[in-house]
Amino acid sequence: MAATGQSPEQSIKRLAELLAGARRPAALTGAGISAESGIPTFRSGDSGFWGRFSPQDLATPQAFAADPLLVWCWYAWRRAQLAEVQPNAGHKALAELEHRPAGFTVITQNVDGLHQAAGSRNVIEVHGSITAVRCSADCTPRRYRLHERETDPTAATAFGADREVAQLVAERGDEAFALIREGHAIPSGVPPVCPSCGAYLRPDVVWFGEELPIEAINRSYKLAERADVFLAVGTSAVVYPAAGLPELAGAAGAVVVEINPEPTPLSNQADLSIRSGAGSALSAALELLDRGPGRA
Ligand code: BJW
Ligand code: ZN
Repeated sequence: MAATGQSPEQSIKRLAELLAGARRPAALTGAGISAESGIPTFRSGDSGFWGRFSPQDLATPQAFAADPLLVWCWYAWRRAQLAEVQPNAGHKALAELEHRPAGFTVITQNVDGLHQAAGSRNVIEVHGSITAVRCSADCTPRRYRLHERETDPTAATAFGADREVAQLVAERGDEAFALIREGHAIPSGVPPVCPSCGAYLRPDVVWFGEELPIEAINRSYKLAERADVFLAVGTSAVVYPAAGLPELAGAAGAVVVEINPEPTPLSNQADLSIRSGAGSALSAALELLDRGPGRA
């Protein structure tokens, strides 16, 4: 049950105490942790991605089959947005926790790579990575990393196209997607094709109705079952199976802490709900942790 009646200061002090005593801490993160870096979340009314665009049109295998160009361009635009942003205090605090004796693992639903950019090494990406692409016909397990553009000709094509799409969206706004859908303003070589079989390449992310990478989700289940303190940071906790991880951790004995300015379906089950942005809550808890026992 969620702790009630605690001030934000008391909640953060309690989080610092929990982290100080934790032996197997872990976190599930969602789009909210990257919001303070300037990346829109999915479900925040009109400003979230799903307030502006339909997930059925952009984040399902059926959408890619129906309009690969549109879906490719949407991801190209998001990759270009990402090139402009930096990890924030929340990502940095979780990366810092990895250096404590108990270590720390981040299970992230985010595809943006900002945990790794902040220095986290133990990161499990359960919904894939936006900078990786793969054959949409699954002819090979090979993944192409777009940042390898200098050495990989496929990635170089994709990178050039990303810039063209980003420029188009910067100039025409959401109207750019209408133009693309109608067959106008299509950057050349988009979507790029698989060098082995000629099918389109697709982003290596998990769309609705697709299985999560088996190794990543199995490792996440194990971590949740073994955790003694489990944080759920910046997630609406509605997309399964990832949303089931905090519940699993709690059922297996972990203290579950939610950090989110808004209530979610997890709030009633969490032991502690901190109604605050991830950056301020995590950095304040880390500061208390660094002061040591009794001085928090
Ligand atoms: C802040 C903040 C600040 C703001 N600080 N916080 C059980 C019941 C019902 C349905 C299902 C079920 N099990 C499975 C399903 C179906 C479906 C699903 O869950 N649907 C529900 C939506 C109803 N799940 C799937 O389809 C999954 N696959 C699957 O189950 O496969 C089974 C299968 C088996 C065998 C064969 C085949 C299949 C796949 C789900 C894939 C989700 N993909 C996306 C897109 C990824 C690529 C991309 O980025 O484009 O993943 S959708 C989107 O949602 C993205 C996210 O990772 C995911 C979760 O969103 P997240 O991170 O929680 O973000 P938001 O925006 O929802 O929330 C942000 C939160 O931050 C808010 O609460 C804010 O308040 C908060 N916040 N500022 C802290 N500063
Ligand atoms: Zn192929």
